[in-house]
Amino acid sequence: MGPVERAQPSVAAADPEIAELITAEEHRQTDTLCLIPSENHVSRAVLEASGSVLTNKYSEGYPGRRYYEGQQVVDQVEELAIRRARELFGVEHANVQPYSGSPANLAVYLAFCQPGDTVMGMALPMGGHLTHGWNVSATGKWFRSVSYGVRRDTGRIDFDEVRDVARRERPKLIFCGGTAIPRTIDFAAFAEIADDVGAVLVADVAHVAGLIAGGAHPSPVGHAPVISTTTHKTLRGPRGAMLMSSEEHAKALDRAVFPGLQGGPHNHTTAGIAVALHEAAEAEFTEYAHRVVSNAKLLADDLLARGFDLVSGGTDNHLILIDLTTKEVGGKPAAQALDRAHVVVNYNTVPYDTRKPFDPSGIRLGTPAVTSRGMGETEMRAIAAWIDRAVEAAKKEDEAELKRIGDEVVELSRAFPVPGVG
Ligand code: DSN
Repeated sequence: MGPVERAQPSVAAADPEIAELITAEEHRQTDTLCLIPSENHVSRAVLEASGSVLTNKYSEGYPGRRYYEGQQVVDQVEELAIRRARELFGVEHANVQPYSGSPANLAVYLAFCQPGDTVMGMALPMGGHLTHGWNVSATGKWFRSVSYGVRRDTGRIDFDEVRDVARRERPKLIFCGGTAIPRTIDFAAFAEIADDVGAVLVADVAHVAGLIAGGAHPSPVGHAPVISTTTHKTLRGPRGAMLMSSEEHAKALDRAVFPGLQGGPHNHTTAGIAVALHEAAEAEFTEYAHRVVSNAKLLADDLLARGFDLVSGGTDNHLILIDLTTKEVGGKPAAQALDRAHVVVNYNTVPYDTRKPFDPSGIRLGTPAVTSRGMGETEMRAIAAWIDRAVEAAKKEDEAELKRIGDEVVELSRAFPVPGVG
């Protein structure tokens, strides 16, 4: 027996109010289908690492170069996470300290730009991210941002537009990737344009990082010298982020993260990221990543057959964006009705949306979380039918039908335990 004894009260004994809320959230997750494409269910191992005593330690700096003593263990944790990230994604450099995706992207600006410089990204309503220069974000206020979108007729990125805007505006950074892109990101096409105008290409792969790790989406490595990602979406780690790059940009990015933007790294999160990266290197994860995509395609096909209008006509990845205009119901009432029916999605703008962002025309859904619960073809068909019925019920304000759907969803959901719960 070592010096450690666990006699301290658990959260249930120490703080029953919070314990009850955690239990309530476990029940909510068990009894609902999470179709939010940026969410997932982490393993018990990731949960344990993220909830460990590593949370107690301050570690400003990087392994071997810290501003606090007592880093004998934390240095090893961070080095392991870095090594696993480098091996999994095949990159020269990885920084595992960004607190989340937005701080990671801010660090990229700090590393490469001065305030007022021109930057370029996909417009938020077209599927981009706030931090790719959108006007309400610091990145759109402190930099001169220009944007590109998707074609109205195809719902896909218009590379002629990307090239024209880049040549005209000469941005320092070009971001590719986003939050509502149902199609494969053509990193090579972006790289050609970035090279042409002397911009640094930043691939924000937050949504598809797990698919890349599992070989179900092309990798940006070799095309984008800077890669930004969160760790909690398809990658199925704790809430956090990483920056990866060629050796050339390593120092600038590291300095931007610390001391440029952040203080002490969240070491418990770093440990959770390390565990997730370890899991993502297993053959089982490769299968998972491919299944996420095949499930999304099955769901998309079934929704199309039911008359839903999918942006870009379908999906290549984990994500489906539905334009509900033809169904004559807004995205928000539809998402809220689906939630009452225990199917959790988020309302979302669609390209060229005529409605407001807080009351848009679309809903966004995806398959990472339900696939983590082991669901497959049968369940995707059932989910498509429930979405169809719930959207119709939302239009008719038919609460009884939503209740009936909810009961059916709960029955199915309980047959697929949430990883890490129970
Ligand atoms: N909030 C994330 C998403 O849902 O896609 C992006 O930051």
